[in-house]
Amino acid sequence: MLEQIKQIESEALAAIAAAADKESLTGVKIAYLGKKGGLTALSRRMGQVDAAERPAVGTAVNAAKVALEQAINQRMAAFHAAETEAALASETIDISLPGRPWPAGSRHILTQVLEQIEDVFIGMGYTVEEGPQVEYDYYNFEALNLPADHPARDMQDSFYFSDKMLLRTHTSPVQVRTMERMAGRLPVKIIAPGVVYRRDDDATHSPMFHQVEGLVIDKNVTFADLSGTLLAFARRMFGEERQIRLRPSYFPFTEPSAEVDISCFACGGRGCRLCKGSGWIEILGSGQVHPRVLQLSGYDPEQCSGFAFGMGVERIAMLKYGINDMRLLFDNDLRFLHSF
Ligand code: 2U9
Repeated sequence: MLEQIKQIESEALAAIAAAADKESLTGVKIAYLGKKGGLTALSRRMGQVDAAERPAVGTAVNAAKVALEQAINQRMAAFHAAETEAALASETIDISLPGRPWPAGSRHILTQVLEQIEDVFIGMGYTVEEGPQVEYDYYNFEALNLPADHPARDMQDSFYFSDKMLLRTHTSPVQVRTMERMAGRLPVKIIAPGVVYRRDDDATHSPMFHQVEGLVIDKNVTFADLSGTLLAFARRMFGEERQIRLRPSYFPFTEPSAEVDISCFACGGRGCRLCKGSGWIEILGSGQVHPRVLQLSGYDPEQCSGFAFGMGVERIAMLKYGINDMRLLFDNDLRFLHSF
């Protein structure tokens, strides 16, 4: 029996050494160590061995199994290694090829301009306030001294949900809400950026657009404060050489009111196509807060005064970046968006 074991073992070792590839090696493994394999068959015949010889035969069968398993594993590892090496040798990687570009996004030009405006006022000590886009008629019109017959209050000009609720037509209700919350405390020094809605739609008007409004209330706030603040803003936004010009205007919530023009940044004020020959470009509206507006939200016009201003972000962006159609800002055409 021991002789037989030795013989099978050396036969198997020779077959393992002779196996040309993984498949034939697997074949050899099955032939000797499988359920019906040579060595397995031998160990099944243990019953026929003399009881005295059994331990020695058992040990020999096990030793042969271990030896064959080791030899097979070694050979299999060698085949694996050879396969990997062959794959690596045949694969050529050109490390000089440029990488695949990762398309980098950027913030929308409107967002960039909105943040530029915010930064200018934050730098002057303003805080940023936000409020709801669906607003009460009271905060959007009533508290701002907009009379019942004002055109903005017409169904034709604003988006209503009901008698009492609409999409805000300006960010002014944010200032009104802030005044209520501040309950007469001074100073109030805020900007209110955000989206607003009006029934308008052409190359220079969109039914949805963005505004930044500002409000300052304190003791002895004058028109000179308004003018100096807006001059500083104009210079930070459109170049330090800018001058501003205030033209009388009318808003129900400010008295007196003024439109603010900047000296044309394209021609320096001499007159060109951009400023239509005038040398000036309108950028925002402003005024001293109307005493009734202060009073309605809990501020005593005898004790304090204020100024306010408002600008359209789309208009500022279009001027600053030479965009001639507002719809480009909302079309999501990547060729346009990528140019900023
Ligand atoms: C309160 C008091 C006063 C905000 C103001 C303007 C002038 C203005 C327009 C600019 C272009 C709107 O986007 S636009 O069409 N705005 O001219 N806005 S003063 O005055 C306020 C706001 C809130 C409590």
